[in-house]
Amino acid sequence: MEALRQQLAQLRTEIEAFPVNQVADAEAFRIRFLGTKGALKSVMGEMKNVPAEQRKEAGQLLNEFKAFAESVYQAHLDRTSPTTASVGSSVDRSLPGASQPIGSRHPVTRMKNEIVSIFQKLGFAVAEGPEIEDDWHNFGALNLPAHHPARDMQDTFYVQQNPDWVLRTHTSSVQIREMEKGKLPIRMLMPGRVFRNETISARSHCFFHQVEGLYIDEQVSFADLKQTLYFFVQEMYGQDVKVRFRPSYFPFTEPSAEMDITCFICGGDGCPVCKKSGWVEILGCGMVHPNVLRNCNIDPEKYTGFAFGMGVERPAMLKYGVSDLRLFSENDVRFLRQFPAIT
Ligand code: 2NL
Repeated sequence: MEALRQQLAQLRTEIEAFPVNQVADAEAFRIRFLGTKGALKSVMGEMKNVPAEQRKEAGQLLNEFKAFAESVYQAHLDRTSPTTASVGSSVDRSLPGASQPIGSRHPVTRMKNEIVSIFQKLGFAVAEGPEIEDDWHNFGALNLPAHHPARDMQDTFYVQQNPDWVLRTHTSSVQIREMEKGKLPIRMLMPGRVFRNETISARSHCFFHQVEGLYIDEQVSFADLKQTLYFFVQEMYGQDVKVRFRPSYFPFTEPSAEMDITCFICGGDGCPVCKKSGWVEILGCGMVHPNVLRNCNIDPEKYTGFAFGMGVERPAMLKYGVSDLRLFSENDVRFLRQFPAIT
């Protein structure tokens, strides 16, 4: 019994002195003291030399010692395992961090933002609305009568679940919603995605982007329209650009016009972009039709307004040298990466 006590005391000293600095040392500790051929097993082998009347006491002693050795082993394991190890021992802080790739702004968004920011200088606010519209907001309120060709299935995507729903064919529907709110004056810009049932090619797509504008107040005139749009193109294409207005027709404006600017590619000398004419068409516009105002409970005797609409993709193609409209929606990273990263 005394021999057993001495053996255990010696083993305790050994256990306490055993160096454990990493998880492999903890395993060596387990093998040395707790393993099937370990020190504790051989001490237990001594039991047979203990007189029978002392066996119970010896057994208790050995059990207590085993619990002690196991708790030391567990503490070593906790301290050295990679999952619970202190940060200093498992993380190399001198390594460079994982890089976060920086994305780039989509060219359509860049062009849209550029257009919007020019009109914001003139006090235009931005409004957005739903891409699925009802017939009234997309057509009816805009003075497009029931059998107008623009409503044709061939031009418009109808939503199967509800014959009254369409994918909006212009963002004018957002302007109708703004006018219906009844808060005047209105000076707003409606950028957004619109849909037309067209065959997809390099030059046309079934969805694209538009920016429309609307200004309604007392005594808004066609002169205001011209000067506003003239300011826009000078900011966008430079102070030397010239403009011309050609009479046109839209059901929602009267009178209506299309605006051309001197070709910003050749400066008016003639090139493929302006088809040798020296002029490029950039937007449609006009004075808001009295019927449209009436449809939105605005008194056309008191209020007048102008509106305009322009595409975003075409100026983006010309500015960034993109030859195929489809590139804008394919989201091929080799295309998108050519535009500068967001800083
Ligand atoms: C174009 C022509 C245009 C409008 C859009 C508009 C909206 C309301 C009332 C009256 Cl709510 N007009 N929008 C007016 C004239 C032309 O767009 O070529 N867009 C790409």
